[in-house]
Amino acid sequence: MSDQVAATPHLDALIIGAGFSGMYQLHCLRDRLGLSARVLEAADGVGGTWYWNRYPGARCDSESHSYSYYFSDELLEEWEWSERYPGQAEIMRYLNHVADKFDLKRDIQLGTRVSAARYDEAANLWHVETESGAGYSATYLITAVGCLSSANVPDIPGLDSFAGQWVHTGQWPHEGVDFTRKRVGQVGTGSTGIQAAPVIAETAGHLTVFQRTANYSVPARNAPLTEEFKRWCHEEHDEIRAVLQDTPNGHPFRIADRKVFDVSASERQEIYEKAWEKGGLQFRASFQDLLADKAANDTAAEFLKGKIREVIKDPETAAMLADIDHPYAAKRPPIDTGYFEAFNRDNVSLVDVRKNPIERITPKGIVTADGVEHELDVIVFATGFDAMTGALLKLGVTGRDGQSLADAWYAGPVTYLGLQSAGFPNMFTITGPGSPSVLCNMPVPIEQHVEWITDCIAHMRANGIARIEPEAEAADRWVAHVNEAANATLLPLAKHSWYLGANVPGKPRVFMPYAGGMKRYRDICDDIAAKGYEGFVLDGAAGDATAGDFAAADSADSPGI
Ligand code: NA7
Repeated sequence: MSDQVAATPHLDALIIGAGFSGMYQLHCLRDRLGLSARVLEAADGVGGTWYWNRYPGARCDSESHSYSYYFSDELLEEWEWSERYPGQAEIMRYLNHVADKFDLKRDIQLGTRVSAARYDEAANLWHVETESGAGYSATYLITAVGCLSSANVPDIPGLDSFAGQWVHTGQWPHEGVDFTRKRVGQVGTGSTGIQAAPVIAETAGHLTVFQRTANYSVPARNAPLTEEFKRWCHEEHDEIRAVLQDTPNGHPFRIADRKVFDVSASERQEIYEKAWEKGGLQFRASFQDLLADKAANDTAAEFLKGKIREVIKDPETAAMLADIDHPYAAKRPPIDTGYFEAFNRDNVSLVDVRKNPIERITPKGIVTADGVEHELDVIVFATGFDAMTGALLKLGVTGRDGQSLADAWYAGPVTYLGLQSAGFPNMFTITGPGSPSVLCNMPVPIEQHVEWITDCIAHMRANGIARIEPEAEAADRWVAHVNEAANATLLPLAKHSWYLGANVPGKPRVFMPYAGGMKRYRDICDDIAAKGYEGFVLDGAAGDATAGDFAAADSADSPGI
């Protein structure tokens, strides 16, 4: 940390990241609590993950009327989405509209990447330094860096020697990539790869998809919104908000009450067919036990594998695409527009890199273990992210007694409610590991976290409380509860899931998001605040060390899936 810090501006709150979460946090702290607050953002614009993910076909899988802030009726009334799912460009227009409407940009410093954040115990302040050497101090540090913002480019030998162009979907060039008549290799078949492949195939000379883990996908059935639906959204936003806040995943649909084996095989087939026709993430809401009972899940898995075999004309390709090794929705379930159909095109082929791994990259292309050199002009890495912890650890955070966040989390992230870590006073994280975050329609947990943090800071200021952090025991109990919640579902059965950190070599295998459901989580957070921030240490005074019988705070929710 340079000497510059001492002479630099002091703020009540410093927020890192200007996506959905950082923007709303700024609004709450500055405009509701009247604090001095500033956002530092690495990108040259607001938008967070949507600023970077400009790849072909980039679109949100949440339905647009739910992928919105719900804190402002005025905003809900004036904004109109055009399609069932919002595309990247439309989301960027929306977030810029919000930033302008609430006059946020004057306190958002763009092009500013944080390189270090150090807690100074004597002064009870956070000192933050940026890559350009500028420094700030702040009483509260709020990390709003997103769960999926640290791109995972696989360490494949020879990548530097590649003579063509390579890109990662999460760092897509603003000027775009011209695939016309080019030989394109796409590595990765997660939600991103499944969106990108059919669009790339439209202009590429040839597209080779390198698949490590075959994936389920349900058609999105995207379409322009009708005037009637738009009117309904305006008229019923209170009702929509109530549903979003009442469902385990913050989506605008309810999970059916029925169980898979409560109905006959033919009824089940009909239910799946209807859900397939309707399209989207709602498919997993067809039955309440799809993520709890393996035999129940198998019925959905078989239905979806059957659809793949039906669509794909070449039996060998169909077999590779339907050879799925995990229960349906145990990994984040993609939705698509013409993904499987793309493999029926003459200019698209599939390589199974589970059986035949990528060995190296040469100037000409990708060499697989069978010795074949796949000649390419462009490589697209749709290989995901160092999710949930990657971007946080890159901030270079050091807490009390010089302990780094990386050391504190060496065996996996340890948080209380996903919001705070012991030893890092007054540092709050929005959608951190241990929160429901990525298992939900993101704006819902984001609004909840931001409002909880805002209320907590308001409580501190009203009561003269200078610092807050969790008791180590409360955080340990929360981690145990997060594991318990995951183990009550089929989610841990997906061994190659980024929920577990399994996609990044060397990363501790810990189930990171809270699978107990958003509604249950909200109730737990409210209960803890109502009990005087039970499980937190306020100004050095520990609360009730026995706090945190989280299972007892259970509601009638089904697991958050
Ligand atoms: P994901 O879901 O992590 O998918 C990444 C894909 O890339 C997945 O198929 C991976 O296979 C594959 N991958 C990763 N590394 C390699 C290497 N080294 N070789 C071959 N294949 C590899 O990321 P997305 O960007 O698609 O989606 C992330 C989230 O963004 C999504 O869930 C939504 O919430 C939005 P694997 O499955 O690890 O075997």
